[in-house]
Amino acid sequence: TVGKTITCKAAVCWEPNSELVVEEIEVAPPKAGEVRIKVTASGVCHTDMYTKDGHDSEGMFPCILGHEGAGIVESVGEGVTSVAVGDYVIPLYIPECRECKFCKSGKTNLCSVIRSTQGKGVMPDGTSRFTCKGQEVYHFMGTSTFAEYTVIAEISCAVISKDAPLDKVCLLGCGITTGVGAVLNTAKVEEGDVVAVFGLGGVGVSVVQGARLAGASRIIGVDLNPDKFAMAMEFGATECVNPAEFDKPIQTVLVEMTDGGVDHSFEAIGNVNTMRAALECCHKGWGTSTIIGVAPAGAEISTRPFQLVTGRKWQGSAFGGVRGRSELPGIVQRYLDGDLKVDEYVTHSFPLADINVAFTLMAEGKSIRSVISL
Ligand code: NAD
Ligand code: AHE
Ligand code: ZN
Repeated sequence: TVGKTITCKAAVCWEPNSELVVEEIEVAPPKAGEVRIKVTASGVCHTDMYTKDGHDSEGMFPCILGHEGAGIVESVGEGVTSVAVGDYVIPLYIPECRECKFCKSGKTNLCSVIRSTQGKGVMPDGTSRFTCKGQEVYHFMGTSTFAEYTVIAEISCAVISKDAPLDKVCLLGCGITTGVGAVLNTAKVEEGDVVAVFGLGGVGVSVVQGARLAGASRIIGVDLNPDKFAMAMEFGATECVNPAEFDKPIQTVLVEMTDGGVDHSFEAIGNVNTMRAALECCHKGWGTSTIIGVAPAGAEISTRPFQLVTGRKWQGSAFGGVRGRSELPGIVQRYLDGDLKVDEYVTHSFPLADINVAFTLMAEGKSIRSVISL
């Protein structure tokens, strides 16, 4: 059965540094190995804003942003067996093919099989399923959830419980899973560890939540915006510091506060200066810093190599090291069982028509997560 093209609404980003425009678009049916989804909700992550603002070296325009969504399968392409019409799914910007070198290694969640076309804004066959006003529109991160209907690869679908409220669990498609997973999977924080978290947005407070789940003894939040401290404390931070209130570097402050440095630090900002501070606040001999933030195109990190020679470790984490198809359903269940906070992140909700307000609130530091309903 050959599906029909669907005409629907989507927020199109026509060029970098412009507001999104809600347009009527055409969404072609899914080809072999693809799935078309009725997106019902999508969070707005800092990475969407970063790409909109022209900082992503892989940014392609015009495109449909959005990578923190949830929806219901509308139709499937030829050969699709692991998802069916009506399934509840969370689109994955890191797919899980279970067959590539990366998947088979058991060492990483960074599935590689469709990564190159995904980075070019197209489906694995090299073409887009979206058009608007007769023009081809690019996909984003293999998800494009700021559209009422999107087409994604079958291997990019995490099938989740139909008990899950999609307007909440969409946030497990990026921010929450990323922060919690960075702590539990990548850094493997242990009970009693002292943790510092740079940046207390949606990802940073998720690091805080992960550190609390891991049993950290101290969780020190770091942010220039003190309005973020109350939420961080609710998620489990034991103290918060504002670098602007000190006349010495924040790494020095943290080393003094913690008898020589933290066991684990996390950077959830995307700024190479705070990445350096996060490394340098780690304890000599064993402290480990995990980079989560995404830095602008061309940016580079630096520190004195002596920092590493003397036993600090520097590493990074994408989507919290989570293998989406295998692990996300269980994370959704953990939320449904009351073991993981999700509802608390939703500070604002908007219809698609008001999506630019969500970006403004994020830029002004006034939201943790806005959820767009479609
Ligand atoms: P956000 O905008 O909600 O939060 C960022 C926080 O950083 C804000 O509270 C802001 O006040 C604070 N901040 C900014 N500059 C600062 C500075 N110099 N010092 C201290 N605090 C500062 O963003 P988010 O959605 O939480 O995302 C955070 C970062 O994580 C972004 O770079 C995003 O692109 C990245 N990210 C990475 C992954 C991944 O898989 N690696 C996943 C999601 C997001
Ligand atoms: N396209 C950027 C890199 C962007 C990036 O690092 N993305 C993260 C997810 S951010 C989600 O909010 C990621 O998963 N990276 C692994 C990957 O394969 O993209 C650039 O620098 O070109
Ligand atoms: Zn994200």
